[in-house]
Amino acid sequence: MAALDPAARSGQLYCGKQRRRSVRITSKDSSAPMTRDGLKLYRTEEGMLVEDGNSLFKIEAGSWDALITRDDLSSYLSGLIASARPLVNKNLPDFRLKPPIGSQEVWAAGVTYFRSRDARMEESKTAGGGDFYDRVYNAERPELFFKSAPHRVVGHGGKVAIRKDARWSVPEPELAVLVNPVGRVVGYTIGNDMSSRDIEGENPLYLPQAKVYDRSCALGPGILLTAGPLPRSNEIRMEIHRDGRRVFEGATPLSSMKRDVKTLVEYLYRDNSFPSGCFLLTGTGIVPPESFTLQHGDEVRITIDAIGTLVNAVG
Ligand code: DO4
Ligand code: MG
Repeated sequence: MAALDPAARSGQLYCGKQRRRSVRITSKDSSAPMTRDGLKLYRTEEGMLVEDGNSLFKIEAGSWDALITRDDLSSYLSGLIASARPLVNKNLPDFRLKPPIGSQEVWAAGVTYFRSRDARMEESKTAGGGDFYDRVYNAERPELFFKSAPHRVVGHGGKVAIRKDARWSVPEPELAVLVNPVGRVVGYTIGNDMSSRDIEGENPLYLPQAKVYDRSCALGPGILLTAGPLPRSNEIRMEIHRDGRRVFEGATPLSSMKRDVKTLVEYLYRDNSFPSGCFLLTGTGIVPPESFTLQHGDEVRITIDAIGTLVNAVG
């Protein structure tokens, strides 16, 4: 099967190289440690790592939760690496990455792209549910749903799962944001909101079963720490490989997202507290055609400019 998402920009091939963001110094106060914009934070079996351009640092910073809930996360890490030596002869692939999550909940926004609205209306039309997706796409209040507890999340290189009772399963490549306890977006990562389309299409009330099951969520590879929003021209790209062949590719710019991240976070934090912060997946704009379903052994590769590539086998 070599299907291209008609709503996505075609002809876009992943070339194996990630574009690097240049590192910007954001503090002008000479007495304060310089905050370096664009640091990447990784959680690995061997400890925590910070990537600053081409330099990689191993840091000692207590627990993951304590670290990522700091309101001064970026400047704190800038201070740590300012007095540290970069690792010599060690690169990221030498480490075993873990999902960049501690005790945070993972939430997700839905129908934030026209492509998702369209696909959902189609899959649920016989159940009479199509209209709901159009209404939520146009409504002021976004669709927000609980996606995952930390133990159901896999990281880069982990295996995502297909529900045993599903016949039609797809990955959903999404920009994921790390939000701290006071509701500030402190970082960006890549999320895969694995979904059972036949189950959610049968009845919209089955959505939690279509979305929440063991290994139904992938996050990673690390967290990009940057002060402002990502450029809207940045793309999300997905490729699915089967038996060594690419069977799907699609891409969408972040500018196709109908809602802005700040508003999604504002709704999520209304009357909800997140003492350890949370991750929020911001919805998919890439949906494979109806003829496509994932199979065991497939490999899903999701790239977002400036963040990296998240690779997961299905199994
Ligand atoms: O409403 C169903 C889920 C939508 C979703 O997950 C998405 O648009 O990404
Ligand atoms: Mg989704």
